[in-house]
Amino acid sequence: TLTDAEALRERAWSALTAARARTTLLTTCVDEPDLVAQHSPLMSPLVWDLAHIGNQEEQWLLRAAGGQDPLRPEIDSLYDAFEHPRAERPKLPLLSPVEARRYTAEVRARATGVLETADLTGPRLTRAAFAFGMIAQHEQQHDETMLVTHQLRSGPPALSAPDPAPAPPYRGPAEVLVPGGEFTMGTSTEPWALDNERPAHTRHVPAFFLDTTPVTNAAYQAFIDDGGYRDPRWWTPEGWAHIQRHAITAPLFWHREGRQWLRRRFGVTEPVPPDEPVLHVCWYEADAYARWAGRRLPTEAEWEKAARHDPSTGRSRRYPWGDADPTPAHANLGQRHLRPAPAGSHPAGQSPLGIHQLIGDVWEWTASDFLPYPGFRAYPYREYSEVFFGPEYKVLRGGSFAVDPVACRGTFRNWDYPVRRQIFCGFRTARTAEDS
Ligand code: AVJ
Ligand code: FE
Repeated sequence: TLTDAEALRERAWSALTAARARTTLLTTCVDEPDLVAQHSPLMSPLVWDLAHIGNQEEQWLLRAAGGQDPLRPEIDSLYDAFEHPRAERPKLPLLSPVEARRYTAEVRARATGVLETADLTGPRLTRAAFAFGMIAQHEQQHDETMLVTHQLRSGPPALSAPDPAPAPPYRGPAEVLVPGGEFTMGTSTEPWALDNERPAHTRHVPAFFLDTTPVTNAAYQAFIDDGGYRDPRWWTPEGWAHIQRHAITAPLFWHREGRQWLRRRFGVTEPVPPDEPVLHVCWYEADAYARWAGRRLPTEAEWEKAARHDPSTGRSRRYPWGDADPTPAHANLGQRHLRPAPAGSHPAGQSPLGIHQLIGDVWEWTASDFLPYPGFRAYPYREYSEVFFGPEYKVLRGGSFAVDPVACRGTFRNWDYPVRRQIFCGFRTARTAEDS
């Protein structure tokens, strides 16, 4: 109907505009040499992300949705993430910062035209609605990636944001029982859910206990102080080999001065805040901590059941607090702050069982490999999810302070290698209930 088309135009326009404001901030707060430099072999130069954002928008909104001829077909391969691994990207003949800005702005002007004039009726509405949502999410995902690059960059601070409100020490229970039984995992109705979140399907999840907050720096420091990094009992063989080979003894960006742990955060060094969720640990470290604590990482299905299942109705909801879009009271999202909020923050965002901070703050490692749901269909391209399915990648859930709400929901799935820790990742732990 006309109103559906109008609603889509509004929603898509505001999601695209919000993403571009974020992209602009992240690519204007440093000077040109910093945009073209590679701050870590793990990351692209910021100017690559900028033009890649424009190039994906050109492919999906101008060419696919708008039926337009290519604007700059000759640059497609430069910005194809599969053709060039990140480490090689600085050597490519990339668009300069000025050219990249001009290109992305030109694409956006035309995409706005497509949104205003496209025939958004029938099946076209559904397809176009998805394309605009996918591209807004894509830009916000790269905005998170660019924030990771900023965190890896050395030199004086370029970004700042107010800290989250201080929270009183969390005094609730450390864990809660999630009763066993079936729940609906994934979605077939959320319009901007990506292919890997689909379709909705039933899962039986036996009873388990889950931490009510993410694991804090203080708790993680107890693992370090107890010699956790020197005791192979806590580690998988791969994890143990990895920390030996790379001499890993603490989370990334931490260092010790005397008895004090310090961490570098966006160019500023500060004492490690005890009540904050731990950040920048790889899957192997999260898994080892959990074993040391006599626990384990939750599976992806356990995480999603804790985040979405409403025990009073049996229904799966969009978020732990219900179906309403996130507000700042619910969750720390969207780079409003450049750090996670203390454990126990955002009581308005807790789940019906009293589990805090499932959405926002830190991406949470799960025990699960990244696999398709039963009935999965790649859409709109195999390279979004399908080519990554398999045991090499572990799933992360819940989103971090750096993720925009448009790319974060109870069904959203992120994935990465178990060695990665430059991303904004932490975890919480679980244990199986004896009588499950
Ligand atoms: C879902 C975060 C793993 O950054 O590789 C960006 C998102 N896909 N461009 C990634 C993505 C294509 C993806 N992750
Ligand atoms: Fe991309």
